[in-house]
Amino acid sequence: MEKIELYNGDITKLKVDAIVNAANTSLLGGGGVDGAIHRAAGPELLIECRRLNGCLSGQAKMTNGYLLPASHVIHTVGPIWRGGHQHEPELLTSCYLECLKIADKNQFKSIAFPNISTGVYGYPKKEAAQIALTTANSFLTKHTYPHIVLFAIFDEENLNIYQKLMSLND
Ligand code: AR6
Repeated sequence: MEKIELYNGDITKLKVDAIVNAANTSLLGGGGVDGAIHRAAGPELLIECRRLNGCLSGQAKMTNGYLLPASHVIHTVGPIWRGGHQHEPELLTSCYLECLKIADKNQFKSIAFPNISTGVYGYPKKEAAQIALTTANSFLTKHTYPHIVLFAIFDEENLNIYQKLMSLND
């Protein structure tokens, strides 16, 4: 996993080609990482998001980064955890994959992901981390772009989980 790195902190501080937003289907902002990204990017982000007509769960749409150090924001909508039998794993995998496909298509060298769905959407953190790492790792082995995938970790539980999973895969 030499092209995957952990960053412990606020994703809005990262100067990368794209940061990923864990949005909702309206794409009109919310709490958590979504709120932090909209606050840091400034009001122009919402103006662009209004033109996107929302986004389905498991899909992704890109905007500019405006006042963020990151050039772009890729908005994706994670699944709400409903017990695991409502296609949650497939939808979460699709979120990571669709964002990586956008990065590849635009020849982005760097992309940073938050821990999609593991906040208010309630996805179990370990299962979500396994999906994030497996999907990124497999994509990186098959594509030139992105060169590096950062996982921006905001809470200690996720940090411990990612560190453990990554050391197992070394
Ligand atoms: N930088 C990095 N990670 C963060 C930050 C930050 N600044 N702030 C929070 N996190 P959540 P979800 C982590 O709830 O579960 C919104 O209202 C947080 O610790 O933001 O996908 C949307 O509008 C957690 O690990 O997203 C949707 O309605 C992770 O980001 C809904 O929440 C995701 O938590 C989406 O829920």
